[in-house]
Amino acid sequence: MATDRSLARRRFLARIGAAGAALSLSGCTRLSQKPWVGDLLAEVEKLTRRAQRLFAGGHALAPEYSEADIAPAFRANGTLDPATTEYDAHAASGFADWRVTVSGLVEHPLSLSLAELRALPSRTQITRHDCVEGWSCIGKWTGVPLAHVLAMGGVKPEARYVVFRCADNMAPAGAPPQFYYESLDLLEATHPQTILAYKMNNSPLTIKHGAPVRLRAERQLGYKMAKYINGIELVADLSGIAGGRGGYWEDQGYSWYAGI
Ligand SMILES: Nc1nc2c(c(=O)[nH]1)N[C@H]1C(S)=C(S)[C@@H](COP(=O)(O)O)O[C@H]1N2
Ligand SMILES: [Mo]
Repeated sequence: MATDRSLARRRFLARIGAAGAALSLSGCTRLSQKPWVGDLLAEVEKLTRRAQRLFAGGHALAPEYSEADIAPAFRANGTLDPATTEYDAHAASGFADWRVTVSGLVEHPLSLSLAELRALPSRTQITRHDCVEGWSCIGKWTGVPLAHVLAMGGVKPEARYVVFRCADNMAPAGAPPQFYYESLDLLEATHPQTILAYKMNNSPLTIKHGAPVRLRAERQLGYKMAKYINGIELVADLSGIAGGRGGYWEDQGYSWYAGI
């Protein structure tokens, strides 16, 4: 297991390392110390979560910034373009037929178009994105609070987690598809700064930043913020999904709880 994890981490580093060089030009910051990174995090995970919730409160807000703080070029990371036949077709039509389904433990399963999402109440927030690899960028995000969408679906009492299904296939060519996914518990999912974002810095999301819809969960590390969302599923338990640890990177050994 330890070997699997360090291998996965090396692959992760290799995958994203290449994009690091131009950082100083981007208006983003490199974090010198990342006490939450790695195996340490797994060990203190429960303590951290308890401490954050005890001292910061269940729905305490992440800091918000001013327009002047926005990074002129927000770094992109992970998948920069899903580039599947299906995704390319959606992109070519301006995502006119994109749908975000809400399924699982809900009273009313939903299938929402972008126009429908845009017509719902929105929240705009200027926040700092922290990637586990040690960089951060400030950006402005607009979207519908996830709590609103969940309320529309009517969450059943037995639901405990919200799973986000993404359109980017992480599997190597020829292998069975393995789409990026993530999950939050209901406390984090209903936090006021947890939004399904469709705009960044006043413009529709670009492909590299997760077009047409991505998650922003501002008290969490970057890998929790699923891009290219096409499905939201309410579940009682994460063990039956993919590797069973609640997210693509979690299945490779990262911590499920990624509170900052
Ligand atoms: N679908 C999907 N979502 C994803 C990723 C990804 O590879 N695929 N990468 C994650 C990571 S590690 C980070 S830091 C952020 C990067 O978001 P950005 O490209 O907008 O900076 O997206 C997260 N969400
Ligand atoms: Mo990240």
